[in-house]
Amino acid sequence: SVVKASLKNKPDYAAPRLRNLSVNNLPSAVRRFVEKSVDLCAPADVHVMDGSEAENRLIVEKLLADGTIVKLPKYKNSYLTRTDPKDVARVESRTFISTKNKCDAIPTPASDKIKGTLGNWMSPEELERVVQDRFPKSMSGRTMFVIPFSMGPVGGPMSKIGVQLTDSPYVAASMRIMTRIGEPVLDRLSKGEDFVRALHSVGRRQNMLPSWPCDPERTVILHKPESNEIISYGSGYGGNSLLGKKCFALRIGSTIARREGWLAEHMLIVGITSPDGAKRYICAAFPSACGKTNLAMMQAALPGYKVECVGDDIAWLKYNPKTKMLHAINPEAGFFGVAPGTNWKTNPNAMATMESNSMFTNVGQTSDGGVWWEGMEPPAEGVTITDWLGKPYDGSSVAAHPNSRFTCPASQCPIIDPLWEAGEGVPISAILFGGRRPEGVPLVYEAFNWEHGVMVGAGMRSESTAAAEHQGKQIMHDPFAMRPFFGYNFGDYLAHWLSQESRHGDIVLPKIFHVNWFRKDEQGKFLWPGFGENIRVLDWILRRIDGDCSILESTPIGYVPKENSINVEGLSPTPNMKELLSVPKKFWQREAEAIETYLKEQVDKDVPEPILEQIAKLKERLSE
Ligand code: GTP
Ligand code: SPV
Ligand code: MN
Repeated sequence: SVVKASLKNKPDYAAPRLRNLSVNNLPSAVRRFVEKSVDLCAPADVHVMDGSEAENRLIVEKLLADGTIVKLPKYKNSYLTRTDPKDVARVESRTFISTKNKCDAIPTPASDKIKGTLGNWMSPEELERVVQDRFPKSMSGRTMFVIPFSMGPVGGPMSKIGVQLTDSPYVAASMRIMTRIGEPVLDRLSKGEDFVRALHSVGRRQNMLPSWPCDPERTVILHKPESNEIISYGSGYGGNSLLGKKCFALRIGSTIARREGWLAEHMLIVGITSPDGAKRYICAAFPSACGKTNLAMMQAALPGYKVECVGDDIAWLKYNPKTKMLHAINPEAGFFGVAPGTNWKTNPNAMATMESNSMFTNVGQTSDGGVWWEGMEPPAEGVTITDWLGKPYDGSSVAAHPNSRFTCPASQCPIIDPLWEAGEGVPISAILFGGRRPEGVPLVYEAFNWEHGVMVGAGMRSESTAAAEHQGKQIMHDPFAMRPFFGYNFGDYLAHWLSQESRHGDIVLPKIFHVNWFRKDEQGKFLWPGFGENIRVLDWILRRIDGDCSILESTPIGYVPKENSINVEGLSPTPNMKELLSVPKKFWQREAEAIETYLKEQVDKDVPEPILEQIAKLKERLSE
């Protein structure tokens, strides 16, 4: 084609000053993917990323020249970006799974009157139309970056490779923080290793901000699990554009995991050493903006406890025949964390992680060259703030967008776990589910067994947050914190979870718990102090893992801590533990009804029988 011919004569973006990585030298499968996409998107230039420092400096220079980022002189090698105000979060309504058969991608609701809420499906033909409507010449005038990336340590037994093509230098720079990119991955690709194809363009529209091109009205995030492809158009923001994250590691990842017998989950991974020296790893699935990053990096408030971070958002879990346990890796290499609420008291480890080499998105900027957001320590005397829209901040509105984020390398976390890059992952002793529940849901309870625990995950609900486009603070169903991230039919997903018990006869499954840091009193104040004090709940959980039966009480919903078995020593004011641990019967009867109705309406015949049995048993216990 004309484009290809012109590319042949044109040096790659900055390539002569770097290494000799050209499209022509790419492994043939990668090259075919690039050439096909070049024909479609018609970029002015192609740059194959090697992941080097020198290359990163060039990308940063370009971003500065475009006005996409500004330097933050208060920190080393750190920058602030302000997005188009219409491009500030994931867009769930425009996220699709495309399969031949609809029922492979999403469950069929019980009647046509019920709108499905467990993902959106698109036919392969419609997908082709959508692509042809948006991608032709979408990159014209821009450089296409070719990003070879690995989810998980390069070459690790649980790791997977992807190649993302993008016309956004912001995305290229962010992918370098969030994943492992460049030459080591190219080496794997040249050995013929299979890869996920991920195409991304920020697109074009009338009156675009030159600093943040995007096409919010036509944004689509498409997944083809049958061919391991991701196609994303119109947004440069987070989960919409950093395709290794939600698109690959969760949506495509969950379909690969199902085929191969493992689990891809929206979970943090954390190691906890108790005062007696025993170390345990746990995973926790909370919906977006419900506390994963904070728990993963917690500064334990109880003396003698040490918490170390493996990952803050995504876990890939696989049975390990040596330990007979589920082992987890964090497929990411960086954190894309919620800024508001983060400060030196709530999450000092996150604050320390982002002191250098970080990208901040949609936060406030201080006149002394730093950042500021709601909940952060007040800036010094005389320092003024510019808000995320670039206007002077006077306190009448917010300085930072509620979904504003920091992007920083995980390796900079002061409490990063020594095994965080272990290829075979870390053994998992417990899985926590949780969410924002202002009412009725106790601080912690334990599932009776695996099947019951899977039902607890299926029944998860939480207040909606700014991480997606939902309005207001409605309590939404969010099974396994995965509602926006399932790559296949949720009914099949439940069956896959249940099968972990029988799949490996000798498996030692993690215990399952549900936690809620967000219960409120009548004045609307949180009953539990949260953050570093959550170690008090983890302490109870660890004692349960050790098999201490003297600290629990059986309730219809599961085992709840016996009175006084959670250590609240030194907490002032003393939290109302009676209220925090109460299991109000009326509330739970309604809750059980709501979960059953949701699953029957939304998943209908695809709900596995054991889950319905567990709900029936719960209702029975509640009626006694
Ligand atoms: P995603 O990155 O969107 O998946 O979010 P996340 O689950 O990692 O949530 P994160 O830890 O970033 O917390 C989101 C918000 O909840 C922040 O504003 C935190 O300050 C707040 N938060 C986290 N943990 C607690 C807690 O224990 N108690 C209270 N009250 N707030 C918390
Ligand atoms: C989430 O929303 O769960 C996130 C942020 O972790 S994003 O990467 O935008 O999905
Ligand atoms: Mn998340």
